[in-house]
Amino acid sequence: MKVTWLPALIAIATLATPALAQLDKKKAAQMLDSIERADTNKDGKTSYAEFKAARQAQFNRTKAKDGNLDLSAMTKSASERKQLLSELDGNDDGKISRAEFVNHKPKAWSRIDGNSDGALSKAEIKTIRARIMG
Ligand SMILES: [Ca+2]
Ligand SMILES: [Ca+2]
Repeated sequence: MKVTWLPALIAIATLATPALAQLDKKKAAQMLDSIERADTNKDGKTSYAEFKAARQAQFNRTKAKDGNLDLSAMTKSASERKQLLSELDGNDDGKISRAEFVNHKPKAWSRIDGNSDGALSKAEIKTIRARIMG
């Protein structure tokens, strides 16, 4: 199965940087889609708990035989793998474990969360989407 979700994670992480103009819009949009889809109780917003549950499921689908995230299956780009590691590899062992993947909160989360209630509403996602798509 082709995983397009994780590169999108990289894109969203870069939302916090001034390089917004260089952002891969398609990947960022995919990430926002995946956040919206993670609203499993359909209350119109994705809580961090819902997001973590979605990541748990994602990890289960993509992990390598050694129990860590299969980075080579995620992206062919060495620079993207490097970005992923710098974003997610908390203990710097060159691997992304289940705990590191599931418990990591994207840097952009608080940026998207306009009213700081800890959840990302459809409206908040829409605002960010508009900013990205410019
Ligand atoms: Ca929800
Ligand atoms: Ca919010």
